[in-house]
Amino acid sequence: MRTRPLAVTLSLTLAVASSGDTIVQEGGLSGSAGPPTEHLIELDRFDTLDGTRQLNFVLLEFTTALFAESVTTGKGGIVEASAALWADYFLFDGPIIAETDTSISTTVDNSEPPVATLYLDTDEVAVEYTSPRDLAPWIGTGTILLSATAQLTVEESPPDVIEWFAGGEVTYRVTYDFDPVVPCPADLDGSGAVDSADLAILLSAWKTADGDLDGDGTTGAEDLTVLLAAWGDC
Ligand SMILES: [Ca+2]
Ligand SMILES: [Ca+2]
Repeated sequence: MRTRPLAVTLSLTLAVASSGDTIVQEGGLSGSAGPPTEHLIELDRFDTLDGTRQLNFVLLEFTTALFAESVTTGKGGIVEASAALWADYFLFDGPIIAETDTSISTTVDNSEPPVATLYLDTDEVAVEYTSPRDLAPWIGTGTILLSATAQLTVEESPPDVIEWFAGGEVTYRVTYDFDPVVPCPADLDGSGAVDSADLAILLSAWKTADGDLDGDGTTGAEDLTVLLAAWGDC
């Protein structure tokens, strides 16, 4: 009896689609036998720097699959083949946000036909962020660190009658949901309302550009008028 481990490494492809206030980023990782590795999925849809949209939630969906096949080169005996896949998902430098773990096994009578094929295709995970502001930096870009290890193990009796190969695939889909933001330039602290806090900011910025609301490059009485006219909730 002998055990042969096999790891699968994955490489990255990416596609992005946009529709209305929902942006979908899709991609896949696939590869053949090799050492376990880590990959980065970059979230590039946090483009709210213009202040026109508010990110409501982010939905991350992953599907992992493993294909493994062993072929005997001799006859006689029994072949036990099992395959397992582990994948961890990290966002930025944070803790694990999702894990997948699945396995399958089969027994082959090494007489006729001496082939074993395994498919892992049901390992799915979804993570929904309802407070996307926690995904700091939520304005800008971020990455998901994907660590995926696929392991094929073959036990053969008698030994030295096996040839094998394997491949793996992880597909992912990131959905960003936005709402338009009503412009509120007098809300200098971004609190969602124009109030005494914004007034204090404006007064402390007097004769500088920091409290300029009318675009003349400095802060003065005109800007105070604009602020007072916008007093209240945005
Ligand atoms: Ca405010
Ligand atoms: Ca001004």
